[in-house]
Amino acid sequence: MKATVYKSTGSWYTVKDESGKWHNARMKGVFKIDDITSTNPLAVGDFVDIEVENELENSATITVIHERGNYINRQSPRFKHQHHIVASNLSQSMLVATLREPRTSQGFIDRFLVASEMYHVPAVIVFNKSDLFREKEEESYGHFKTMYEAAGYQVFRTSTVENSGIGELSAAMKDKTTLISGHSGVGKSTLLNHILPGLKQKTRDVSGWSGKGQHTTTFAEMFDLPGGGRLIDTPGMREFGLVEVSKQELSHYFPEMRARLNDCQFNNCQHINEPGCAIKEAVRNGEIDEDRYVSYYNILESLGEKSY
Ligand SMILES: Nc1nc2c(ncn2[C@@H]2O[C@H](COP(=O)(O)OP(=O)(O)O)[C@@H](O)[C@H]2O)c(=O)[nH]1
Ligand SMILES: [Mg+2]
Ligand SMILES: [Zn+2]
Repeated sequence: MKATVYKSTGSWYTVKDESGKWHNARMKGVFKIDDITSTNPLAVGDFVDIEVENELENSATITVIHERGNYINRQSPRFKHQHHIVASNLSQSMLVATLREPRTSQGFIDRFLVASEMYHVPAVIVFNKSDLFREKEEESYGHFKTMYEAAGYQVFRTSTVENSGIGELSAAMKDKTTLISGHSGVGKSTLLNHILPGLKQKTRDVSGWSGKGQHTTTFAEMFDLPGGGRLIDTPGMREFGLVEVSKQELSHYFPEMRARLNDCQFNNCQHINEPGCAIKEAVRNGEIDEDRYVSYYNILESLGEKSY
């Protein structure tokens, strides 16, 4: 029987079969998937085959894990070489950002977008707390919207206080599997409560926003959307781990750069000060936003000498 993993709590998994019935399932035997070392062999979103063990207890055994369309993983905070697969088979990743209380930096947004590109997961950006926008925030929102849409990303603005933009956001999630992430305090849980009435997630006061340094090991969990589709919440996850990327490859993960790479004079161009660089030319004539180029440059620098 086919089933989908909705939640992992260590060695037991909550799965839903094709007929809509829930089971507590576990794996037996050794599974090797995708040739990666993982601290959890199964991830939320995985498609599996199960055999019912005990009808009364709703327990089942997972016998087959189907190949993943895509997946997002994260480096284990404790063991650098171990990866933790957070979620799989995603239609899109959604970054919830805010322009104030707290302010999400553009650098953080761009790293998220690069990671999404690497994982082959289309990304959308939501600017929440639009009720707090004053002139300054309206201006930067306008800039971000133009810049990210030009790069090919969908941009939304929402306010859970004014209950605005949530219909548009729900429409963009219909019949898709969406992974939601973003800094603590940006309003993810509050948004989830609006999108999934009855879920009653814990929302926290911004005063309790301490983000950094907290490594609460919380598991991802998937929910069915009332209008069709699924949403994956990843409490405690600040950002995706950037998978290994070489300096050479980085510009492939900026869609507006990717489209122009063939026009650079040198095919190993890193778009810094090489002659005949089509990327620099596009920045000069305004076809690529300078702020995106700055992010590219900063990430490139952070990759250091090491090329994987
Ligand atoms: N002004 C304003 N505050 C919001 C909005 N959405 C959420 N908040 C508040 O932001 C704080 C953090 O929200 P929460 O949902 O816990 O954020 P999370 O950490 O991303 O899950 C809470 O005090 C919410 O009431 C919004 O649209 N506007
Ligand atoms: Mg939350
Ligand atoms: Zn170039």
